[in-house]
Amino acid sequence: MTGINWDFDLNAGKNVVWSVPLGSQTYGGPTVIGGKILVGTNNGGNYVKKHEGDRGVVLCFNEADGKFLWQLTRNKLEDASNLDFPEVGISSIAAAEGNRAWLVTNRCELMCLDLEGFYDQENDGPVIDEADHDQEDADVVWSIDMLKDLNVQPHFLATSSPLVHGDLVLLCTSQGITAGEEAHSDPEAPSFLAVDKATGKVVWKSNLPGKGILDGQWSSPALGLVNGKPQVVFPASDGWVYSLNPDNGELLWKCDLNPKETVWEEGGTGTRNAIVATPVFHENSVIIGVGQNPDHGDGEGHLWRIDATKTGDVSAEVGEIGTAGSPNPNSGVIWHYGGSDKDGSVTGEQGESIFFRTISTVAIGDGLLFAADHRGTMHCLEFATGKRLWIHDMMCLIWGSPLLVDGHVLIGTEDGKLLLFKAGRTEGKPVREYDVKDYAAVYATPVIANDHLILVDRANLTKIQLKAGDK
Ligand SMILES: [Ca+2]
Ligand SMILES: [Ca+2]
Ligand SMILES: [Ca+2]
Repeated sequence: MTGINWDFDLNAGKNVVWSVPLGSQTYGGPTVIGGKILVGTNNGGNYVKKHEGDRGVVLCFNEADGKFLWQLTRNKLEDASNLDFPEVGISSIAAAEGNRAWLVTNRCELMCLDLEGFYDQENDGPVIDEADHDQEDADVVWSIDMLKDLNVQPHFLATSSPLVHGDLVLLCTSQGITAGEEAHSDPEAPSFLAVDKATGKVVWKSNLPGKGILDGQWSSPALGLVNGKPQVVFPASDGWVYSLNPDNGELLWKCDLNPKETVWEEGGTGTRNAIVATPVFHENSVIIGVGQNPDHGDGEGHLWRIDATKTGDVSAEVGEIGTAGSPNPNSGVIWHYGGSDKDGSVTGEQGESIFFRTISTVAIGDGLLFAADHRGTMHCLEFATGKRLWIHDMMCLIWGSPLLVDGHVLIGTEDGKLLLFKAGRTEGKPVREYDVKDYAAVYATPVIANDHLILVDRANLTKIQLKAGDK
């Protein structure tokens, strides 16, 4: 989209087409499809009166006017503090195609929903015995209980956002270490899954990384074409990314995103990290950084650009984890950005940290790459080389990801702002700053759809006009 008019005001309502409440905690972004918008949230919006109390919820609205259409409602799991954290709702971002949507619920179910709900006067199945089947309810087409059927143990919350590839739905299962009860994690339970999108039948599954899981598993896969062939890259809780053939699960390559000398410690004090971010494919390479549960606080992080055309272990180093590694002759690492600035050439100070843990996805365009670390620094790098061009301290935690559009980068902050940067090699400061209504935290990434900005903050869904004369 080009020719954007960035002049909007979320408090005065200037160029706001509509804004509707969500639940009280909303982490997942919106899915815009076929004139509808889906958002995962909690039950704080009180749209369906028969459901009171803490629930996982997906709300479906009409894109044109924000009218509420239907709601998926899921009870909390019994062991909520470990498996289904109180009040966090559903944070999976739905994949959608035609009149179907696929998402992961707070109960670690992979569900296929009918976007028409019960408005088509039809209960689509095989699932036709849903307890909630009024017009205001979601029409479940099929459902897999990954917890019961596949023995998956989510840690705090099942979160993965699925993607669609041909006839398959691909996702991370959220298999993790259960808080305080590590023995309950079954190393044979799958971390990666491919399911027939029409029937819900499991086509292949992978238990990589098995016993290597360090913590929760909260990331999502990405699909890309590498020299014309599809690959799906799964970020895993052991801090490695695994690229698989999406059609059969065959391992193509894997890469350790932590230097070998790093060490994992529970609670976030260690130097080895898991992965929370979603990878990005660009020019036959994959770009992703490491991170941890945001509650673990700060720590040095690493961002990598990996050649996706190689096979086998393409990590920068080989050797035992926890000891100094040696260079890997099969390394696929095009560049690495992060860790400590040993000679001061990146930051100007010897020993300074270059990059911190991130849970954000990078944005790439016009030869530039934008990455936000969780502590709140925006990094602009040269995509080809990984060279730092500029950084800006946003002075606030960042959960979402930068949106690159029309020569600008937009990002939401935890203290309830949207910051707009110019996507240039030399611009290091926001050119505009927007206050979100009630300074509600922005955990999700803003989305452009049909020439409008669709913004999800902690408690609201807002449609913003970006072109003069449009409504
Ligand atoms: Ca239906
Ligand atoms: Ca139907
Ligand atoms: Ca149904």
